[in-house]
Amino acid sequence: MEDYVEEKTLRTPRVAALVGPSMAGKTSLLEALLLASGAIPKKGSAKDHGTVGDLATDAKTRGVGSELAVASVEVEGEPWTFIDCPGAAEFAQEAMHGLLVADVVVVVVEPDPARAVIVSPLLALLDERSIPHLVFVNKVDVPGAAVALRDTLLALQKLSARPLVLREIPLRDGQNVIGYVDLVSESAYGFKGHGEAALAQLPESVLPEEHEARRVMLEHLADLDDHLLTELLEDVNPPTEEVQANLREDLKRDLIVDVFFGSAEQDHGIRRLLKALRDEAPEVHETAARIGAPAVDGALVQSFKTVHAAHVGKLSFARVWRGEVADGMMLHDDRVSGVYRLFGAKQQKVAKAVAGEVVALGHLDGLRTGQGATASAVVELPWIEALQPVVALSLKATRSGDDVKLSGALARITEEDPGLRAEQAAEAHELVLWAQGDRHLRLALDRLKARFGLEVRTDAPQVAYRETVRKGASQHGRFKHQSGGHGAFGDVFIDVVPLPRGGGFAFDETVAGGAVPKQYFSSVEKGAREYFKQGPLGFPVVDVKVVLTHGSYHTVDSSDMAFQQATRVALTEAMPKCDPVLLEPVLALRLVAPGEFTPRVQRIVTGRRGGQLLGYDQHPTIKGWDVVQAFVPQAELRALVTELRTVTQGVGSFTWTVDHLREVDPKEVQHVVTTRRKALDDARA
Ligand SMILES: Nc1nc2c(ncn2[C@@H]2O[C@H](COP(=O)(O)OP(=O)(O)OP(=O)(O)O)[C@@H](O)[C@H]2O)c(=O)[nH]1
Ligand SMILES: [Mg+2]
Repeated sequence: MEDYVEEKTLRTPRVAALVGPSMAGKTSLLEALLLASGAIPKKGSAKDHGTVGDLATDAKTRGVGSELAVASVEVEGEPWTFIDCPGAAEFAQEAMHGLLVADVVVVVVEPDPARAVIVSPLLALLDERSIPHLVFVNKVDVPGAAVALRDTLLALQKLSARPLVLREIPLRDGQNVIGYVDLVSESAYGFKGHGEAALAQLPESVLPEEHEARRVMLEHLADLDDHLLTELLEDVNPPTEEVQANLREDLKRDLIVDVFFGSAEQDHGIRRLLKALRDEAPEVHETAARIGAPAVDGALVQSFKTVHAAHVGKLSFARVWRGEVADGMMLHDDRVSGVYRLFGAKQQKVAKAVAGEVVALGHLDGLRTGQGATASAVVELPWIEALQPVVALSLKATRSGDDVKLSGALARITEEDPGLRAEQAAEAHELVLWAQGDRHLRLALDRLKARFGLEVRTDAPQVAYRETVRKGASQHGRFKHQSGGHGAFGDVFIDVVPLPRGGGFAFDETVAGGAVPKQYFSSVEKGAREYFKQGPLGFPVVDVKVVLTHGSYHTVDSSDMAFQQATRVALTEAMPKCDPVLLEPVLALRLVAPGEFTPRVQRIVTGRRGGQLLGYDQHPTIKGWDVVQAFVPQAELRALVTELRTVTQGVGSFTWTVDHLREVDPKEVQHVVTTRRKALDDARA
């Protein structure tokens, strides 16, 4: 990297996403950044959610950030957009969307080594995608922060695939942090009230530590650059421009993770962070190249959030990757109807936006969150799969007649929030809303009420029970009916045969000598399939075979319908004799959480009816985390995620698949069957 003298070109608009655990102080940091850049005259209260970030979302009613907040500002004449991402696990989907469109990600953490491990999934994602990121250790105003800061960095280094490169060291007063020494400029600054840090004398006593820290920083850079390495070997102190160029290049390629610290609340270290962002964050064309955005002639935008606003209609929050987007132009099939610059809850209409900017675009009805668009086409760009929802409620509009409105409203809120999913469960005729946690569900219900005036009744969604038989039986069934002109006649002998689990339904016949004409075999099969939709316990019957062995017919009166009916008669008689049993779906769970919580995670499984541990192992990509594999009956899923979050400091999560059907414990059967009978009776009434 010898050509390190950078060309001074006009900066393109850049985007920094603030991400990290809930309560780390991302929204507070945004507020501090806005204050430092002069975008706001004074700060709103983080505690009362009066900040720009929280006022843009419904965080103020929820206590934690639940949505992305976007603020575009000028920092020393350079256009910047900050995206404040929610930290709670339930809202991780939104947070990921924010970082996917950023040039640089600021990982905000607290000076608490015990909590470092909770950012491991985030670090893994950033490295997997090679997204340039740095760490900002916030809250160093708390007493004892100096020690906690050091230990936090040691803990973080164990989790990061990339080397953490300390960019400043703390000036201490005892255990407290009172300023910093910048390792590039080698200048010391003392924190002063809420104002700008003041240049201070670098204390003699700190010099050895400073030299050592700077040496480590330079060695990290030299590992990635031969020119710098040669200089270090020859004891040449590299010029500041060269160090800067290396820092910039290594950040851009996600080869190092720079570390800064400060206090969002006290406005400490904020200007240093801003300067690093300005000096080192990649430009939009570099990020566009990183994500593989195609080269196009005109505009290329990518939507990362969709909202349906009260008066404006659909708004797509989008990053302009290439070209310019102007109000009124076509993006694929949609005319851009309104271009808005965003500042928290405020939207300012503008005529156009250039490459690098983040704006809200009106009425792009054909554009989904995550998709890109050019003047002529919708373009698929790198995005991230929706997280699998883990809790569900069945919903019913309280007012009759609101059902259609409810489906429409659900379509909207699920479009806005890809962490939600609504589905019409065909079997139970219920509308089911899936979410990432209880708080997330409540938020969705609040939205239905506040925005659509919909009151809903909620219930536990129905479990897809099945039934089968333990033993077989042979049965004769006859259907005979004489009404007026020509009658109906069907007559069958059938065997019911249990099949192994997973065998589904099978039909066979061993009819000899044409006792039942061939054309009625399918009638018997159809009749059996129809009957098995609801067996003697009230649920669909599976893992059973029906064999037609014999029967008789009538040349005039026999019909498809009559043989179906005869089969039903036979099965209605036969099934209770076959020792029917209830089956319940069992889910295979993959629970992930920091390793220290694994015993508690296992207890959540073993503490549930039918819970079965299959094993656990280190997580393949998330350092310090484990994966616990388990079977849990679907009926026991209900509070699982809440319990999991409770025992994992809010960060545990799981994915699931329906794995197999298992016989329900006889103690439970009565309850399930009675509930089902009542539901069926109610439905008939
Ligand atoms: N002591 C101290 N407290 C801080 C600092 N920054 C934020 N806080 C406090 O930490 C709490 C959480 O701050 P937020 O900024 O809302 O945290 P967040 O990261 O946005 O949280 P989520 O949006 O839920 O992910 C608030 O009570 C803040 O007052 C800081 O620098 N020092
Ligand atoms: Mg927040």
